[in-house]
Amino acid sequence: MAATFTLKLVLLECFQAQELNGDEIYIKLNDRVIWTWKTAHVRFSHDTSHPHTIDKLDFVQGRKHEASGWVSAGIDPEAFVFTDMNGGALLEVWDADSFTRDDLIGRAPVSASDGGHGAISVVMQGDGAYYRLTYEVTT
Ligand SMILES: [Ca+2]
Repeated sequence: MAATFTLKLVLLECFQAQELNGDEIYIKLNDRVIWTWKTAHVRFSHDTSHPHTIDKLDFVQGRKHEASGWVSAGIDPEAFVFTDMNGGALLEVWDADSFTRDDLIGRAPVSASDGGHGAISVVMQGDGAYYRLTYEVTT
């Protein structure tokens, strides 16, 4: 029997946005969208001087980091804890584009063997974007 595991999203950080006015980020787990800029009404950028722009999303505390500092992100941290996962899981960070194909910024394969290592940070670089996704796996 394959070991089950729990995946907990911790943090998404932007160090370099792909677009000048911020990236329209969405996160997928196993091809399912689990967070999207569309409902959060924010874009990701390293430069948070633009309105509605954040450079960090803290899933554990349910907060986002904007120019004025940390504020509530209006998310339920429990919604980013995925229990009873098995086999291999795939986390993906995408940037939505209106007129061209969406860009895959990066992906992180997750499995039970990642358990017990504490927080795991994966650098995601694609199409000029530079992000870091942090998550934790427990078995
Ligand atoms: Ca975009």
